[in-house]
Amino acid sequence: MKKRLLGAFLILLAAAAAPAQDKTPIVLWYAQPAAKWDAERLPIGNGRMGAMMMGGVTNDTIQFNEQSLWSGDNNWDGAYNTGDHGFGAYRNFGEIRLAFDRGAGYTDYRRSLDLVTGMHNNTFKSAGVSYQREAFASYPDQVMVFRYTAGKKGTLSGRISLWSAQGAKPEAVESRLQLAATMANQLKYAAQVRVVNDGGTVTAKDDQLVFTGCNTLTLYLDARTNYKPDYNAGWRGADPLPVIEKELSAALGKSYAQLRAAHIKDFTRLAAAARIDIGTTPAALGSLPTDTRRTRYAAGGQDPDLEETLFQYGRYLLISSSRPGGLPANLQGLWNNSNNPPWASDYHNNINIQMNYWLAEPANLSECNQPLIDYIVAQAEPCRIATRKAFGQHTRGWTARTSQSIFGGNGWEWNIPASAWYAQHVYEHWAFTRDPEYLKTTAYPILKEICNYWEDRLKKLPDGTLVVPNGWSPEHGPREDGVMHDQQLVWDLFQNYLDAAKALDIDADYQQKVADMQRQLAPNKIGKWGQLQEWQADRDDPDDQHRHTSHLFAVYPGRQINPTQTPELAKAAIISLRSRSGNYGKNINKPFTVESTVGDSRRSWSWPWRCAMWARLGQGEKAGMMIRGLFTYNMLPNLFTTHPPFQIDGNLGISGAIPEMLLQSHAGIINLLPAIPAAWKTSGSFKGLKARGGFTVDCSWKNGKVTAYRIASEKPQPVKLRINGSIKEVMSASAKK
Ligand code: FUC
Repeated sequence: MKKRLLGAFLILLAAAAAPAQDKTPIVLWYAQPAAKWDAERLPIGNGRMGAMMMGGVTNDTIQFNEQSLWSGDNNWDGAYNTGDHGFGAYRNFGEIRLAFDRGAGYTDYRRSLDLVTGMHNNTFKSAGVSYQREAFASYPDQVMVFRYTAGKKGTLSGRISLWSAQGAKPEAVESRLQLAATMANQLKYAAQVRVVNDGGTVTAKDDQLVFTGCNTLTLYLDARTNYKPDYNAGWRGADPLPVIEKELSAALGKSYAQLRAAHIKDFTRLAAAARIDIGTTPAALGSLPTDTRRTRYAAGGQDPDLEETLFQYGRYLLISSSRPGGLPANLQGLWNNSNNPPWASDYHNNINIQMNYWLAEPANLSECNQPLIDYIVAQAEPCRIATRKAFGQHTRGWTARTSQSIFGGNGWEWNIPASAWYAQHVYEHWAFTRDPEYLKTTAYPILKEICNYWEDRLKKLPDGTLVVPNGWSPEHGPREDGVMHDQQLVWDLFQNYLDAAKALDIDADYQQKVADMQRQLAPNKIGKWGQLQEWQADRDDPDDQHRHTSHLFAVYPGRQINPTQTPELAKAAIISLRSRSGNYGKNINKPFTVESTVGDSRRSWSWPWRCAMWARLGQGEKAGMMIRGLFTYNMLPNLFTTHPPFQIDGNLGISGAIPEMLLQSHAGIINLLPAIPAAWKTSGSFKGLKARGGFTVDCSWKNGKVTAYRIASEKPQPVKLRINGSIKEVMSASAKK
């Protein structure tokens, strides 16, 4: 996507003008209706509600969700029962079903998703008439809107029904469809569709709406529950139906054009805030449908615009599934058509929920990070209680089991460093934004409380070092002391605490205490084949291709190991990472390729994690291979990533990993182009990526060398910069608000 981004940036920082947002469309498109829900439908969402669009010609089904429609209660015993009670599960809300009176034949078919405007479009011809459809999920107006337009007057006839996946009986009144009921866990839910027609008639018949001879039909959907993210309120708040009535009436008080414009403005503000350009796809390839392009790319072809699209898709999906005031993106983001989804479509905290948010700060979607932080705050109290029940009445602080629900539920194994990992996200929001009020009132108290937990829990060995007792390298090792994943997470927590306390200039004594504990933590170890050890004992198997790379947390997303400050450990991390990708042990003399990563290492989320790690280790070529691996082995035609099954972590994760190839800021210096593969080097640019310290960075390059850049912050300030192999100090430009 060359021409648009090669701006006239000047190397001279302060003089460079703020570049305008790039609103050029980035589109996924397909030449046939979607058959499979997970693999072919296209998602829209406003953070709270989502829909999977099918684009059916005769029968069109809009499957929809609301993020708080969960079964279950708080399961203090930790049992992972995903039925009506106990831990519960995220559930399917239902479907709007449209049956059109027309034949099944069609020509000129296209359905598409614009990742910049958040609009779903669908066009085709049937019996000589052109049909157009538009759909969007509005955050400003809190409704989803679906518009069906016929090119010839009076040609829309058929029936609309509403279906509840929870068994509620829908009713049709005038031009509305409605359902309302209560789940077994006493969660109330409701949905309403209002239909507005231009031309023809819409009438209620039994539990359906019959439309006859219409030119245009517009459906407005709102769905809600009475969930409230508050343990003390029993997780229940206002009745959903009156809120729905109010929101739909307000939306219908505006014109369709107004609603559409407000949505596009809101969505585009976020979507266009960051762009990357890493090459240009030939026009003939670029004009093909997205599924064909993915297949060609997976067969070894080059398609830089498709890689850029994948980056933007992760941003699109976070904007669509994680908005202020709501819950965070779960294992499937927001989109789920089952009452028994894999792993309850819950919040898994040993990689998945964290990976969902890796992109939020560096890819310039800081406000989409808010739901994760609010979730951590809301779940802390039930986690405190669960932690005390399990670890003793006088335990300070809290942690969580591996699976979490929206009702304070904790399922499956204790993941003892879970809260330390959450604390990293709480800290990073400050590190990127430098919002002092947030640091003081939200981040610091959380960091300190989790430090208290570890202060009480760490175990002193006879040699004076401190270890995390009874840990578990996620889903891999046995339970034992000093598992490196745990050691690294606690180191990270302590470092984040210390940086936060220093910035606030408070708690000097406690800072000393935490610094002492950090120094005493049993350190990382290099084992007998040069690997970074996963456990205290040197027993790693060089042919082990387990999907988790938990002992490399310190490389990414941690910051304890990097090639400049800890070169020996970084070398060991490279060996461990090669080994996990089938390129050590018996394959040590074979080349590292996309194909060499095999078996359990081919997962939705394993590629993005490794992509980010290779980037942190300065190995752009291998980072690029991880993108190709994700496209090749773990991606569906709609570009959803699949574990299998479909899991959103790979989509959101890769959009957090790609910025690490272009810009790093974790080691006290802004590093431009730290790890780009040869294929990206010829020329390219990025704009709107974020660096820690409150910086927005734009950059362009030729032949792998930076030719221009702009680093902006609210107020000009000195920045340490690594650029084209040298280090310098420059002043940032003042960002125009
Ligand atoms: C973690 C991973 C699995 C899967 C599950 C949802 O437990 O180990 O691979 O992604 O989460």
